[in-house]
Amino acid sequence: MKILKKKFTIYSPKKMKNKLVRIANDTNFFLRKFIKKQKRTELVRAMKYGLFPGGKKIRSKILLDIGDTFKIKYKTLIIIGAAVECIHAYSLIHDDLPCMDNDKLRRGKASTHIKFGESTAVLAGNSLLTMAFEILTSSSLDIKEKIKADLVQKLSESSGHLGIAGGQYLDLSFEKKKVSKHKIIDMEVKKTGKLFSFCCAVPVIIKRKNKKDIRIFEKIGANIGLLFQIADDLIDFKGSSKIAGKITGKDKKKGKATLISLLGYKNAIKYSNKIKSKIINDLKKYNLNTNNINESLDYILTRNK
Ligand code: GRG
Repeated sequence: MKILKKKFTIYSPKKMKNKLVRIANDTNFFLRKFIKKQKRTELVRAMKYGLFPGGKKIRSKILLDIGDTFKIKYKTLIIIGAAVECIHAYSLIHDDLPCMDNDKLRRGKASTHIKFGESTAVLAGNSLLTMAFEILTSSSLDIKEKIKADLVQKLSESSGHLGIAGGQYLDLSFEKKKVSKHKIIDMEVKKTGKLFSFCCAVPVIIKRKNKKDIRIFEKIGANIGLLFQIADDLIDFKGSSKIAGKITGKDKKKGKATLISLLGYKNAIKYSNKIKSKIINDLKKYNLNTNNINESLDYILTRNK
């Protein structure tokens, strides 16, 4: 009898770390060159402080995972990822402000407003937001103008009141309130999921697929974001501030509405495993190779920072 051998790859944290380091180096190289070409201003120091060396670059990794299966050039994906990282850095600078989550530590160093003052941090954040769109519309990005316009439209939508800013508003307004699972998921999908949705939709937009396909990939991204946020909340619940590079144990003190506060630690882990299977199954329906995305999801679920 012929025994069928199932081919599956075992997650290697070391391999994943090396891939993230390469992505970070290439992204930061592009961003440094992009900023260098612009006229210097006083604000640039604070922008660079929030941007470099930067964090894990997991959003860019997801963009590359999906982009690779659609055979899109590495350089194109790195540049679009750089725009995403600008929006992400902006959201973290503003998230740490006294009027938001009031955090003094970020990425293992003093938050931007602690180092440069509040007004400079606000303006550095705003400048990183607009720089993301300068990057997407720049000549460095070798794609058709119409596609650039579609990407700008999608990224604006993901960042504004329907996306990150809207999610942050809900996060703050839910503090110390009893909130339903449905509302917590809606808040987390907006606050964290929308940027992942953008990353998953980019390759589909570039390949000019129809609106239905774009929506399906946005949904896959929303689930990746949800998974990422649950893992982030688990780190806040149990993780070490030293390893995470930010103060942990804050959600409970602030009365944040999270899936852990609602479902409990163990059920939140069970729920995240269910989401992971859904993401993989949804991608398999498209006959896509899921090895790289699987590795990213394992990283998201097992990370401690
Ligand atoms: C960005 C449009 C816009 C608005 C600002 C402040 C704010 C409104 C939104 C905050 C959104 C936010 C901070 C969501 C949390 C997402 C999250 C879990 C961030 C941590 O991401 P990591 O772990 O960070 O990938 P690193 O440091 O690794 O890059």
